[in-house]
Amino acid sequence: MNYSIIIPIYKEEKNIVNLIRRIERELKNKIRYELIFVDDDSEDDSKKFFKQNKNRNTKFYIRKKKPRDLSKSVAFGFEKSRYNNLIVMDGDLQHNPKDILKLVKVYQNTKCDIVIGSRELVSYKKANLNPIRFICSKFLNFFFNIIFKNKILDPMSGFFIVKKEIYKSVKNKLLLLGYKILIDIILSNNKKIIIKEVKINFNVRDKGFSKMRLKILFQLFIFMIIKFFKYENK
Ligand SMILES: Nc1nc2c(ncn2[C@@H]2O[C@H](COP(=O)(O)OP(=O)(O)OP(=O)(O)O)[C@@H](O)[C@H]2O)c(=O)[nH]1
Ligand SMILES: [Mg+2]
Repeated sequence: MNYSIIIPIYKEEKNIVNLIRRIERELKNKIRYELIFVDDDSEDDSKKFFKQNKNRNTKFYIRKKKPRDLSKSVAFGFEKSRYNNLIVMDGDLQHNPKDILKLVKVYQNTKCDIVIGSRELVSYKKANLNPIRFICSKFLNFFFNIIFKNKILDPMSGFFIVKKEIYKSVKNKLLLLGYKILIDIILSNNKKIIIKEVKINFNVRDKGFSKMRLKILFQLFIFMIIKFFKYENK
């Protein structure tokens, strides 16, 4: 199986070199993959780096459309992908490149449609989140599972594999708003799909800065309510 790894980035100039190096180290000679970075026109030195490091396997796209948006950037990357299996991960090294193979193993062995890299949301320390983010994540997970009658440990994860076929079948129904394209895909789908979860390490951000704001969490809440009404009326 071949994989397109989509990495949305915004002002991540301090992390990309390391991320590419570490992914290469983990995946070389193990799976065939391409890297697709989708940058939302960052006002830093990322572009300079892209010019020097572009190659057949590592592509950089600059999305000029405003306003910037994480989900739209991921969908943009999906559209550019060459392979039938899509991996999405963050560009700030909070997702450990070592875990890619963990997800791939489950994806290949169980022939499921989606594998989610799930953070252990047991305590805020274990999850490497600050207490407020931890409580918000727990609340959103709870809310998601109650209203959509699901049992997903970490539907808010930004680290997952999805079959391109699934994306294609729902792409016209996606809201593509804000941070969580994974729940957008899951909720836009009306066939039965198999979802597996794998525990992952979630590191604290070392370089660069977070783009997560309370506004985004609120947007996510509204997003779920919109999806709920669409879902109920399906
Ligand atoms: N293309 C694009 N990428 C984004 C945007 N916002 C965030 N990102 C990227 O998406 C990934 C996750 O964003 P973060 O800001 O790290 O969000 P987070 O991991 O939930 O928050 P922290 O734990 O505080 O880092 C990173 O690779 C960001 O660079 C955006 O508007 N457009
Ligand atoms: Mg982050």
